[in-house]
Amino acid sequence: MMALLEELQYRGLVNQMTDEAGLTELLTKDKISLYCGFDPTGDSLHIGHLLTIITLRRFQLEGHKPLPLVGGATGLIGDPSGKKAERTLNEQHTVEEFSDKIKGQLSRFLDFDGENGAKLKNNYDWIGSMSVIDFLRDVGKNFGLNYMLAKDSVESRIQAGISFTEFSYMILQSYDFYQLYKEEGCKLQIGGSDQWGNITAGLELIRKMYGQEEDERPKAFGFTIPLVTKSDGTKFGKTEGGAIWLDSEKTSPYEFYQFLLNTDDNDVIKFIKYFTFLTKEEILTLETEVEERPHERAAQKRLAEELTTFVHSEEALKQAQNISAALFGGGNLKELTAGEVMQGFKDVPSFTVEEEKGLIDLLVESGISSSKRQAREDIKNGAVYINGERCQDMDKVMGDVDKIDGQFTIIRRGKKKNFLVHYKG
Ligand code: 383
Repeated sequence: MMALLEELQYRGLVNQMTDEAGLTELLTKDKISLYCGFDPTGDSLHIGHLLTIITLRRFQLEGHKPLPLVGGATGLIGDPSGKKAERTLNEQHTVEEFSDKIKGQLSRFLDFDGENGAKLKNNYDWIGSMSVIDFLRDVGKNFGLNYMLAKDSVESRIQAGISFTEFSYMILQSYDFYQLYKEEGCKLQIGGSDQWGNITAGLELIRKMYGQEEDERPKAFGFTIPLVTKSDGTKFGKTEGGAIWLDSEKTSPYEFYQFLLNTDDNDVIKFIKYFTFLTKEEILTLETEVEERPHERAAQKRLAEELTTFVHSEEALKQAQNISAALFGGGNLKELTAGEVMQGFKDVPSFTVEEEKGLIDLLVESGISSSKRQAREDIKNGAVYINGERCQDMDKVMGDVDKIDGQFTIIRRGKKKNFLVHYKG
C-alpha cells in the first residue's frame, strides 16, 4: 500500500508543506491529530471546502485523528487571506447560526466513533472569553510587525486597505494551532493554499511560546492542498445559479450531480484523483475511457456518482440519476416521484390548479400560451407536450392519468420551455 504522503502526491493534493522529511517520518511512525478550520461566513459549506474535508478524511482512513474546527470566533473577525477587499462583519447571532449549520455539515463527512474518531472544535471556546490584555500581552507580543506585514494576506492589501481587525486575524488562527497543539497534541494543520501564511504563523507562535528548542517537544507541521482550478480558466464551483453548496436545500443533489457530470474532459481525471477514493487502477481505466471513448463520459459519471454519494447519500444519487434519465436520457417522466419532480423542475415556473381542467384553459391561465387562440395554435402545431408526450387533442382534459405521483403534470411548449402544474389538495 502507498504511504499517505505518497498517495496525496499521486493525487496532486500536495501544494506545500513544512519539512517534508520530518512529516513523512512522523506519519509513518505515528498516528497523529491534525486540524483544519472552517469559518462560518455563510449558512453552508460549498464545494470549495470539500477538498480539504476529503483530505481530512484521507488522513482519517489512515488512522489519524481529524479535528475539524469551526471558527466561531474567527468568523466574527474575517480572514483577509485571498480576499481583495475588507469583509463586512456579520452579527454575532448570525455567526452563531452559521456555526451550528457548519458543524452539522462537517459531522456528516467524517467518522466520529472509534479510536481516531473526529472531534469537533470551536475556537470561540478559547478566544471568546480571552481578555484584550491577555491577547496583547501573551499572544500579540510574539508577532513582529515586519513579519505580519510581509504575509501575503496583508501585503497584498496594503494598497486597497486593511483594517486592524483583519490584520490581526492571523494571530487568532495562530493561537488556535497553539491551543490545539497544547490541549490535543495536534501536530499538523492543513488547509488550502490560501492558508499557508496563517498556518506557518501558527508554527511560529508555537515555537515562541515553547521557547526555541525543538527537540525538547514534538514538532508541528503545516500542509496545504492546491486550489481547485479548471483548464478553461473559469472558477471551479460556480455556475450561473451561483455557488455549488453542500446543503441539499440550497443545491439539490440533482443539481450537484449535474454539475459534476458536466466536468470537462480536460479536468475530469484531475478531479477524480482529488475528490474520490478510487484506486490507482480504477483511475487508470477511467483515463483510458476518457481518451478512447470521451462521448460516453464514463469518468464524469463516476465522479458524479462518487461525490453525490459522499456528500448526500446513495438514495439521493439514485434520485439524481432518475431525474437525469427522465429529462435527458429518454426515460419516462411519469415514473418520477413527486420529490424527484420537485428537484428536477426546481427552477421551472410552477402554478397550482384545480383538477379536471381543460388543456386550453390551463395553457392560457398559466401564461404558457398568450391567448386561447394561441393555445389552439400551439396544440395544433404539435408544440405542446404533457409529461414528455406530444398532445394534439384540442379537447384534452387533465385527469388522473396525467398526474405524476398523483401530484404534478409537466407541460412543455416547444423544445425547452417547461412548466410545472401542481394540483390542489
Ligand atoms: C479558522 C481558524 C483556524 C484555522 C482556520 C480557520 C479558517 C481559515 C479560512 N478558511 C477558509 C474558510 O473558512 O478562512 N482562516 O472558508 C477555507 N477553508 C478550507 C480551506 C480553504 C479555505 O475552510 O482553502 C478552502 O476550504 O483551507 O479558503 O484556527
